[in-house]
Amino acid sequence: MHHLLTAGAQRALIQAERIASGSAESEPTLAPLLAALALEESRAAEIMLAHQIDLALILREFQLPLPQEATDSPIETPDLPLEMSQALQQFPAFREVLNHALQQASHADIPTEIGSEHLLWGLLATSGKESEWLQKEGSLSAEKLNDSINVVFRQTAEPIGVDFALRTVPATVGDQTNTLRTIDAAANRLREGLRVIEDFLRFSLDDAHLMSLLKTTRHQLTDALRFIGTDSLISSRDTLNDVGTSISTTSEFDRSSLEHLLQANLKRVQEAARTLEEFSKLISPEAASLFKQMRYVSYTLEKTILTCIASQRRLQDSHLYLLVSESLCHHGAGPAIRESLAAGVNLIQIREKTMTDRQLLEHGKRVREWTRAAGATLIMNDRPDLAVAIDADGVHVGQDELPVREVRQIVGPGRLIGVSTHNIEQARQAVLDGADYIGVGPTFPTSTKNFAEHEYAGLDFVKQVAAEITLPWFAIGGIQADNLQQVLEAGATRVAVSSVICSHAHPGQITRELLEQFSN
Ligand code: 3NM
Repeated sequence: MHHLLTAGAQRALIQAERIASGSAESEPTLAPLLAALALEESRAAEIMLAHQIDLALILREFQLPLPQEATDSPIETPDLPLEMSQALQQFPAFREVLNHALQQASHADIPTEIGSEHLLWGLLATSGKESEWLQKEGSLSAEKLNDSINVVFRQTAEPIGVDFALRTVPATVGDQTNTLRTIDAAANRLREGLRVIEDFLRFSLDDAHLMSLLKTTRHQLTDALRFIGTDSLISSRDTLNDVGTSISTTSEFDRSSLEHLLQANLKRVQEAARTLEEFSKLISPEAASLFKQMRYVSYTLEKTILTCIASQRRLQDSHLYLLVSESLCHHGAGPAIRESLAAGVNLIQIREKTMTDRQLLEHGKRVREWTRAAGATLIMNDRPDLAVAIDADGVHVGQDELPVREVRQIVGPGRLIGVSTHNIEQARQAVLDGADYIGVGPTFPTSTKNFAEHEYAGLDFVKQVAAEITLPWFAIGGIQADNLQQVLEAGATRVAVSSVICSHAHPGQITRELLEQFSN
């Protein structure tokens, strides 16, 4: 098997040789190598520092001088095969360390680079005063180091059944390092993107439900990276030489609005997830499949967050939503609609269960004219086809009607889709399905719609939704002038009503009374 020393390991050996030749010791020892490993900004030095061992401590313990040239002459590191390293020819003690290091680095049967961390491992595995001291001073031992090095190699040693062509190990060591660097950089991009989105959700949208989705995604990232091996990612990182860090496009500073910023970061997350998915196929299929899931979650997040922002804007002045059924109205649906519009309602739903399609179409067209003239939003209950036919602004569906995805196919991207929900799981699902607003009820007993006794969701459901959902939502069911305050106190800012207005002798008057309660 052909082995190469990493540049860091080569430099350490050359430094070791320099330190050894300046030392007074007649017997060559491993102390110069230990000092050299601490001198270089290498993985070995990092590990030692984590165990409170630094260069000064080593020099003092082993009474080593630090030759001037060790710090100021540059070191050339040609890609020498291991066997040709000069230090090895001259210092048999180092060779022993290297033999141990080789054992460790070739844990799996693949070509491997010998890095500074392997040299440190070799040193720990070679008995002598240096390894004893490391054990005593920093509780460092070869066994301990096993856990933090070569993670990737051990991961890939197990054959895993997969359904795509898998090249478990990149062809060369350089490939392997580059793959890990790519994964590391993409993981950082993904993490940063998620952080920006999370901050937006926390400070701008204040949406606990979407925050929890994001948190799950962040944990998934950690899990996926564990399959790759977190340590090996850090050890392959090379930020200074990473061309990407010095490139900044002008668009990076062109965030004209919060939404652009959000969208840019969502795209960043998706792109990073795709890179992670593709590159980790070379290392871990488990990680690849987690990254794929994350990519899909980020699409859902994007759609959901943007829908939420757009809907909040579209419904920002709609706090009282009137559902009109001809059968409930004293003087017919026409007067109820026109009077309530005149009194200030700006969101109307046509909710007719018994009209023929032809009647509904004609009725719908008339209501469209009245609402358009009043500048109000019109929603058609249950029927996406008729919503399109009368050019309504949206359609409302219940849990047993067509799902949002199918409704969207019919009504197109511009119309609102409302969904009735009766418990918090349904509410969360409707948000993720792409609803533009949701109904939350029934809040109080009602005779307008049939519910079984156990289906009364009550004010507790209103409170649950208030605590975590920022997609526009309307509390609904049995709401009257004398219980509206309770609903508002439970956290609702919008309500939908039917009989309280439709069945009132003076729809305009009761509408004003209800609207007044919102401004208190
Ligand atoms: N949906 P009223 S409650 C149509 O909980 C409807 O989803 C509900 O009428 C739900 O204001 C309801 O007359 C009836 O009680 C609303």
